[in-house]
Order: sequence, then structure tokens, then C-alpha cells
Amino acid sequence: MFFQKDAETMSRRQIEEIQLERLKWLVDYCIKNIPFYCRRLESAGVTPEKIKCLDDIQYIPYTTKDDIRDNYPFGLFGQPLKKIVRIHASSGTTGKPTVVGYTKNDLENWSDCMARLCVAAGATDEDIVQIAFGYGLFTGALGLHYGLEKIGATVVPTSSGNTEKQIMLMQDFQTTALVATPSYAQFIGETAKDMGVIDNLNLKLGLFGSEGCTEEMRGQIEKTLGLFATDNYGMSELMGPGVSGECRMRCGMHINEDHFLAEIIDPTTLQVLPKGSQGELVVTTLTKEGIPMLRYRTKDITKINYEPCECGRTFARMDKIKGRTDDMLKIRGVNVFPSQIESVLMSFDQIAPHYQLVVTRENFSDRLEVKVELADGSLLENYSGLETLRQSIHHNLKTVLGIDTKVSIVEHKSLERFQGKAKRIIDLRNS
Ligand code: DLL
Repeated sequence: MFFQKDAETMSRRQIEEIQLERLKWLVDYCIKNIPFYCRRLESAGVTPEKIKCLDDIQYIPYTTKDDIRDNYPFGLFGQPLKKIVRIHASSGTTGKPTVVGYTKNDLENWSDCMARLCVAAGATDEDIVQIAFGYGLFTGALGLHYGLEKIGATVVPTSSGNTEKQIMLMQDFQTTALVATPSYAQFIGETAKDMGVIDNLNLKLGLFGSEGCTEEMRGQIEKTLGLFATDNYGMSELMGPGVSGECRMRCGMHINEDHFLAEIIDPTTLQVLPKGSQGELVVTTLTKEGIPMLRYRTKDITKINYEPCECGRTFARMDKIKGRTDDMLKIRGVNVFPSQIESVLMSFDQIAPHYQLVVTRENFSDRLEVKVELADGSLLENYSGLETLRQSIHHNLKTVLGIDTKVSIVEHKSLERFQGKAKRIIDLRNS
């Protein structure tokens, strides 16, 4: 099933032709409408005429989150506020949020992009969908909301939180699809089990995203909630959700390539890497008017496969996000991605899918503590069982990461649960 079959099954040549035409339009649009880009492009000697093929994108300088912050709040908007019909923002960990604006055309394109990915995931007009992303400045909830309405699904905008009520409605409405972060979906499953109502749920599909989730973690959530889950990727600066998402084959997230041009670069040398390499994802928005992005550095690590997919879609597929260049932990010089740790932990039945990573520095040396939570109380009184478990986790982590960690086992339900994106890393090295 397709939402816009003609676009979603174009040949590679057609995709590239559209991308080139739109890229030239974009450069012209940015020069005419956004003084910041006009200056940048002028000093790099870039004009629309200079863009003769897609590789010429390399003449265009990268844009970063700092550029958006430096132009806070509306400095990078391509249209006067009169033409901006919606504003969203992403909460940074420090300082001012990153503010983004949408024209009417942008909202139309956004809901089309989202509708494509929802249909690719298997959603239909028969679905009753509970949206458990937080509504508000975060793009997740309204992004999915309009896409799902567009395909005729029945949208229930519960927002995040109030988990028991969420579960009550899920039973009463016989909700068939859940939109949430994987960590919140996991918490909903745990709560429904505790309430003794997990078997009353009628969920079939999970449209998850906005944070990383290993295959192992996804498998656990699917088992608990009895659904099939797809991963969806996006970011506020680029649009929100709707940039890419998995189809039923689940072999990569299809990028809406007629709206986004993706490149992979080496985050250190900033060189564009050959097709198929792993590196930092850089995205150029090809149709956005509100706040277009030229070669935006996402800091997300992935790789892109350009082979057509068995589902019939021809849009390239990006791998699950391996991590971010800035949440990659450097422990005694070794790069460690939280997703590697999650994969190891998920292979142990005795522990729950909740963990916390605490990094400290002692005597000028980094120390990584991995706190894991017991799945239930059965091992609590069994000291030697606990010690054997701790040693096996320690051993497997060492094999995968190549470094020593301190493994601490804590009681069931003692680690924090999340209603939005999980925050599992506590880095105390600079405090
Ligand atoms: O998280 C947009 C979104 C909402 C995507 C709902 C999917 C579903 P931001 O809050 O701006 O936007 O955060 C963007 O979240 O750079 C990634 O690091 C991370 N991220 C988003 N989706 C995924 C995913 C939304 N599927 C940042 N897997 C991005 C891993 C993800 N990380």
C-alpha cells in the first residue's frame, strides 16, 4: 500500500532530477529571502547557476544548530510571520530552544510525508490511533496527528502521561495503533501488566520514534504489547517526524527523498563519504519555505542504502540511528554508543529493559557505571545468583565495548521511567 505511489516508486534517475531542480530553486530562494544564507552563499561563491549536478551541493557550506541559535528566534525564516502559520521548537539541554516555522505549503508537505510513512508502516483508515507523544512545541504529536488524519485514521490525541487513563482509553476504544517513544511504549506495557489488563488491549501497530531503540528492545516491547512496531526518524530543524520511516520490511527507514536530500559525512574531516559509508547524516530540505535548511548537520550517525526495497518503494533507506556524535561516550579514549550497551543488556532475561549509564572521572580516569534493574524480585535473596548475573553482564559488556565497566544491579522498578524521550546517560565528568 502506498499513499503517493508515483512519488514513492520513482526511478533513481527521476529522484535525482527532482532533487537537482529543487536544489537550484532552494539556493535561489535562500539568496532572495534569507540574509544569513545570502551572505554565506555569496562568500562561498555559490549561485543557482553554479549547481549543475547534485555533487555540486558540496560547494554549499554546512548549517549547524549554532547558526539557528545565533539567529534566534526568527532570523532564518524564509517568509514574514504573516505567512508563517505554525511555530514549533525543540528544547535544547542548555540555553534557548531551536525555533522553526511552517508556511501553509510546509504543513501540507509535512502531512503528506507523514501520511506516506504511516501507510508504509501498515496504518489504514480502519485504525484507531492513540498519540502518546507530548502535544505542544515538540513536533512529534502534531506531525503524526495530521499525517494520520490525512489517511483517514481515527486519531485520539491523548498526549503523553496519565498512563493509567491512557490504558483505560486503550481498552474502551479498542485502540489499534500507538504512537509513542519506545521508552514510553515500554512503560505503558509495564503499567498495563501491573493493572492486570494487558490481555484486554487490541494494539496491532506501534509507530515509534524520536529516540533510539535497539532491535532487542523493540522485540521486547512488541512481545509485551502484542504489536508490530516501526521506527520513525526526524528532527524539528528539518520538519519534525516525516523525514524517514520504516515500511513493513523493516530494513531501513525510507527517506522522503523528494523533500530531503541526504548526505553522509565524516564528522571530523567534514568530507562527504562514498555511498554506503557510515557517518554523520547531513540533510538539505528541498521544499521547505518557513525555515529551509542547507546541508544541516544532524549529528546523528547512520548509513544509507540506495537499493530499491522489496516493498516497491525506491526511496533510499537509512539505517537505524547508531547514536549521536554528541551522545557518543568517550571512555578512556574508546568510543562507546549507548545502543551497544542496550543490545548487550537486552540479551539477559533476568533484567528489565531499563538501565542508566553514569560516567564519572576518578584519578584522571573515566569510569562507566552501568546500572541495570532486576526484572522481578526472584533473585533478590539469592546472593550467588546475583553475583553470577553481574559477572556475566560485565563480561559481555567488556567483550563488546572493549573496556571495563562497573555493573550495578538495582531492585525492580527503582530506575526512572520516561513519558517522552528517555534520558539514560548521566555524565558527571565536568561537574
Ligand atoms: O524527535 C522528531 C520526531 C518526533 C521524530 C517523533 C520521530 C518521531 P527533535 O525533538 O528535534 O525531533 O529530536 C531530534 O532525536 O536528531 C535524533 O538524535 C533523535 N531521533 C529522532 N528520531 C529518532 C529515531 C524529533 N527514530 C533528534 N531513532 C534527532 C533514533 C532519533 N534517534
